[in-house]
Amino acid sequence: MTEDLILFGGGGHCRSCIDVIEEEGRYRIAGIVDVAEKVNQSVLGYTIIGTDGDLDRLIKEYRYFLVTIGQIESADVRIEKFQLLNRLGASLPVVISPCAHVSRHSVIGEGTIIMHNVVVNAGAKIGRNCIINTGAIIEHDVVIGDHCHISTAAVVNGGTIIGAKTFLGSNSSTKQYIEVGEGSLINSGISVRRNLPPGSKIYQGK
Ligand code: JB2
Repeated sequence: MTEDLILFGGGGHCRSCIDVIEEEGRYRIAGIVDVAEKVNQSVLGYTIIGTDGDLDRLIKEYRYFLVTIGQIESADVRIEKFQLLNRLGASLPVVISPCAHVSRHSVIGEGTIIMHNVVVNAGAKIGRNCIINTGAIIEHDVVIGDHCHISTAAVVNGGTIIGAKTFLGSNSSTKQYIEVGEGSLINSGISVRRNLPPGSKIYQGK
């Protein structure tokens, strides 16, 4: 059965999410919620039907919602929207691209999207409201906290623990069995080879 789904945020990340949702085929995108100036605009053929202020009405009509605003510098906006939807009793589905391999021995939290060409290996645990972006590899027994963005082609090697609200940039990698503290920001292309305390910010050359 196809269920109606409302998307929260109609920008660049939303466009990637739409492709995954369409290919998965479990949800019919019933509309997008964005800012007032964009109401009635179309994103890949789906209409922006309202703003966050319309949520009280939309929640009576629809059950499934997904946060489709991206996250780079900070997870705050995604967390705020996720918590708002949770408070109102919305269901936040797990969305998985049919072009991803997700081990049957892994666990994925609500509101998390697994994009095209991702591998999630056995024993991995991924939290809620995460973006596991195109081509990322989440190896065996990795633990990823809530509200993380593992960006395109990032590699999280076996047994690594990634704290909540962390951003791992494109093509970055982590050595096996290390810990990256909560709220860290790892820039693209960085190879992380040691434990990092919470709030670490690692840019190129550091
Ligand atoms: O409070 C809000 C709000 N604030 C901004 N509520 C809702 N419902 N929507 C909001 N928005 C909308 O989110 C903006 O009007 C805009 O349509 C969208 C953000 O789009 P943008 O393209 O600026 O960023 P993004 O987060 O979708 O994508 C970025 O991050 C991704 C991870 C881009 O850098 C992408 O390239 C990247 N892949």
